[in-house]
Amino acid sequence: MTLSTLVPPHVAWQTGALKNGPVIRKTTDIAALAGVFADTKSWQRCEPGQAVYDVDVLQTETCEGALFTGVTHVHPGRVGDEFFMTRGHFHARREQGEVYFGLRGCGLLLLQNERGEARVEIVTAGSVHIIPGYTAHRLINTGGEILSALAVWPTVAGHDYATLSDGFSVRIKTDGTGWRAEASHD
Ligand code: PAN
Ligand code: ZN
Repeated sequence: MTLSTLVPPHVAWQTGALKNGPVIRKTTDIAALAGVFADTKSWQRCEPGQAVYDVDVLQTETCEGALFTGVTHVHPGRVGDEFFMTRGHFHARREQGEVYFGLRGCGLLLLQNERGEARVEIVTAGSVHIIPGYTAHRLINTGGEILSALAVWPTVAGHDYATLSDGFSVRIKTDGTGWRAEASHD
């Protein structure tokens, strides 16, 4: 009998570094996040090429039932009082969920349903976040170190950024030492 033995992809739990697999990296910089942060004047003063977050995704075949695995690294930083964060999205196929696992750093996962009701979960190394369908999600780095989280989601889920182009109903800002939530007035 011949049994093939494959070396699977590998994630370094301390850093989120992916290896042994074809990985595609997408970096989102400040310039790409026009309209995402509340304080436009502070956003204009930022270095346009400043990376806000990197997403590494294992290349995977895409079909019904297949799953993507990716790691998001949100850099520490702020635009005005507001912490660096991902753009955030609903899945294009709304019923599709996702799981995030905190790897390093500290931050928040902002979740919002289709009625605009928001909640947050605290992200730390080892935290597990089950994102149900019909729930928009955004990762926010409230700490001084890089925030990394592993995610697994259906390849058919797709990303809908347009629905929340006016922003989430809540913004997360510094209170000097930690964070505070503020209702958006977009
Ligand atoms: C993640 C996100 C990643 C970047 O892989 O796509 O954190 O966030 P934005 O897509 O909102 O820019 C995920 O949730 N995939 O479904
Ligand atoms: Zn998602």
